Order: sequence, then C-alpha cells, then structure tokens
Amino acid sequence: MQVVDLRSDTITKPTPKMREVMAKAEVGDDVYGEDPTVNRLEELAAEIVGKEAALFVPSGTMGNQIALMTHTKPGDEIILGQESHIFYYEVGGLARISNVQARTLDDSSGIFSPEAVKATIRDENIHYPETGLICLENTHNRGGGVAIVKERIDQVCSVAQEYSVPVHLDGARIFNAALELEIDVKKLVEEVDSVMFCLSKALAAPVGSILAGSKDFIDQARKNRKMLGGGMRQAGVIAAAGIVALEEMVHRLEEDHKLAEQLAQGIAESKLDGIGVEAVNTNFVILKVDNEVYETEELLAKFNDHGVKMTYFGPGLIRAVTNKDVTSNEVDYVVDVLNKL
Ligand code: TLP
Repeated sequence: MQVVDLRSDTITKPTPKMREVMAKAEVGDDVYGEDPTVNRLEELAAEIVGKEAALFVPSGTMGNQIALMTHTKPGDEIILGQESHIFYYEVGGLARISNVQARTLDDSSGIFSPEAVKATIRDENIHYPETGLICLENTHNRGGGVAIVKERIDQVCSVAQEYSVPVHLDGARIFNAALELEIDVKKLVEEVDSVMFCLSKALAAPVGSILAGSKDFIDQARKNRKMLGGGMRQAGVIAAAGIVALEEMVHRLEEDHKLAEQLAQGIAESKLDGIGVEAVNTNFVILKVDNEVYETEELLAKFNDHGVKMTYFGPGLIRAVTNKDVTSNEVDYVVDVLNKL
C-alpha cells in the first residue's frame, strides 16, 4: 500500500549526502570541546543566526529546556503562549527542570501583544515572583505553522528590554519562517537573546538542534547540557549531517511550502461535505472537520487505512505537514483518497 506520511516534518530521513559525510566525519570527544565536526557545526550555526556562539543539542526540547534553565533561577515566572510548544508539548519540563512557573498569554494568532507582555511583567512586590524570561515561537506550531513577522517579535523584545527580561525564541522551524517572510534569518532573530532551531525537522538531519546566543549564555548552557546528560562525546557523526542540513537543505524548503499550497487547494476544490481547510501556512495545512459529518479520529483512521498519515490537532482539526519525503504525486493521491471517502 502507498504510504504518505504527513504527521510531521520530523519524519524526514537523512539524505544520501548526509549518510556519506556521517560515515567519514572526523570526530573527537565533544565534552572536551575536541570534536572538530561539532565545532564546525556550532560555528556555522552561530554565524547563520548572527549570534556569538551556538551549542549542538540532541533535540529541540532539550534546547528549549536548557535555554529556560540558563536564563532563569528557580522560583521565577516565565511568560509564554498558552499554545506554545514549551508549555503545551514539553511534558511540564519547565516546572520539573527549571523550577519556574508559567504565566501564559493568548497566542492563538501565533504571538501575544506587547501590551499584554507589559501588563504581565512583575513589579517589585514582596508577594510576587520575578519575571525571568519571555518565550516566543516562530513558526508557531499550534498556530498552524504561521510565520511571525519581525515587527511583532521586535515589539515584544523592546518591552522585554525596557524591563531587562531576556527573550528566548523557539525557532524549531525558523528557516520556514524566514522563507515565508522573505527575510534573512539573522535579521528575523536579531532582537532575541537566544534562539533554538532544529536540524532534524524539515532540514532532514537524523538528530539534533542548535541553541544560539551570547558567548556567556552558551558557556553556561553547555554546562547545563552536561548536567542534563546531553554531553554527546563523538557527536561529529551526527553533527556532520547537521552541516549538510544547513548548507544544502534550507533552500529546498520552498518545495514543502508549495506542496502545502497544492494540498490545501486540492482539499478546497474537492468541495466535500464536512472537510475543509482551516489554515495553510509555510509547510502546514490544518484541515477543518465538521463533527456533525465525521468524527475527527474516525476520519483520521479512514485516511490511515489508505496509507495517509496525519495528526489529530484538537476537536475538528487535523494537521498535515509537508516535508522532503513527500512528493507532488503523493499529495495528489491524498486528495484522491479524500474524494473517495
Ligand atoms: N514538534 C513536534 C511535536 O513535538 C509536537 C511536531 O511534530 O511538530 N519546538 C517546536 C515549535 C516544535 O514543533 C517541536 C517539535 C519542538 C520544539 C521539539 O523538537 P524535538 O522533537 O526535537 O524535541
């Protein structure tokens, strides 16, 4: 049976070039700072996002959690979106690892307003925790992959700077955002203090993410990574694929965005009762299901029976994420399946 996997861009497999460089990678003990391939990846990554230094981490989740831990102290309050990955999908790590409490704001549109941030930052008061960090996300996953424009990010950063509160950006898909906004990624993230981005999603590396920021911040983050068990020794084997991800896979993201458009158009044109397009942004398509006509889970199971894999995204919502391992013909097949339902 034909299988079209649209659950996420995390499912992408490494390219032949990645496999080749992985086999030949020069390695050393990265905990001693002696892995030349990891060092090269970290330098390249810092350069690309315009930050002083960068750290190679096993996953986006660990990158975000190290950022929280490094920016805050136990008992702090952090401001973040109620739909943000850090709040919604990281197993409550902020409370367990960094011992901080979450103050959530409405980010259903992808980002909260600078006014809301200003009203939420704590004054000095014997009863209050201190505001230790503000977190943003771009593209915004639960916002349906929406790219947040630089102006909105900078407005929040400017309030944060006024109160000397650092800003961390979960930029798991920052290159998708930069492509959509037609802006250099360096410019897009210039006002945030730290940024995490993933090599292992649409960029197709098998493992790994990057945390970037000032040199002092990254020195401390490196120590926190070690504490969490993320010191990876001869990690050059995977870092080599990360270098290919940055050098060769960013420019092709456009194909994923086009496929998302193709899928959304196919669904819209099918004019099927009960299924429509809620949103199409970057490489995400959010399908809207009328639960009077179909149960969301039942519909997902029906697609699955035809080899089409997608993700439950809330009541009446299904997420499809295009990626390098999906072709235009496969998107046509998904639309055919939809028309047969
Ligand atoms: N997102 C995954 C799932 O965890 C939901 C997905 O399939 O979309 N930040 C953002 C914005 C993310 O979307 C993700 C992964 C992460 C961080 C975490 O990255 P990993 O999976 O490498 O820990």
